[in-house]
Amino acid sequence: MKPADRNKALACAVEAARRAGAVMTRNQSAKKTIQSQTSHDIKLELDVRCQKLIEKTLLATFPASAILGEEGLAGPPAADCRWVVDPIDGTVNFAHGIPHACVSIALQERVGGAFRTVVGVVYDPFCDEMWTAIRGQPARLNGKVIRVSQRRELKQCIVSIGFAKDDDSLRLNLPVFNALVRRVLKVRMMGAAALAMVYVATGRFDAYIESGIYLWDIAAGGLILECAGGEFWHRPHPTGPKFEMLSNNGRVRRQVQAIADAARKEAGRR
Ligand code: LIP
Repeated sequence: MKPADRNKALACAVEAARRAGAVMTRNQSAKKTIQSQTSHDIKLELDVRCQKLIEKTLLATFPASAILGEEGLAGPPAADCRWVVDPIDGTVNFAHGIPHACVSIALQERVGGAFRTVVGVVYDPFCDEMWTAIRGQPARLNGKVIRVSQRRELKQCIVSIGFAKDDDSLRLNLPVFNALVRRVLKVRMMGAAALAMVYVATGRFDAYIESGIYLWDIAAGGLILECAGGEFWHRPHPTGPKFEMLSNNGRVRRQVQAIADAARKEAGRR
């Protein structure tokens, strides 16, 4: 895709995020229709409605592209470009009226047999904060260039952790939480992966660790983090189309990973 097209793609993704964000703020304190609920997750009718609105906006300008979204697929599977969409990241927060949720939209290009993220947008409509990035350019928050923190000492670091949706992730991550909370300044668990990643990109957090997370939760945040000088460390999860991830400022991963690995080993859970 030519650079000009990437700028057009960014503008289109920003427009789509703003439209979905407006639906979220309009419904922030409204009673929400729950479509399904499991022990650690909720699916809202608004998740689907927001994804449809985002799809309509993106495909109007890029009709030949495909959509890979948390609420389903759209467009030609063989397309050279696909949008990776989480219409409402932090759905459980949003369902309870907690204003910590966002829209996450990434554009990926097919490179050989794989896909590579080239445009990323994460929008928090409650704080009106719009994170954007185009591969090879600096990441921005509301237009201003952002950088990760310089912190190296864990005792000065805030590390965010997520427990995902299933008991397997809980089993894997509880020992990590237990060990980290004693070794870092603070541990935060905020419930929205994409926001945690752009908080690392902005220097608010120094690292974010989660196992059992999906591509739509992390694709846009991953590019924004890399364009802010951070490290988007991730690998396929042992079970299913998910990832293990340790987003960080590029200075603390080995320390955090060593603590996580030791905690899981000690708990005999790896
Ligand atoms: C959520 C992630 C969060 C994770 C939750 C869930 P959703 O995504 O943002 O980090 O802990 O289990 O996956 O479902 O709100 O888009």
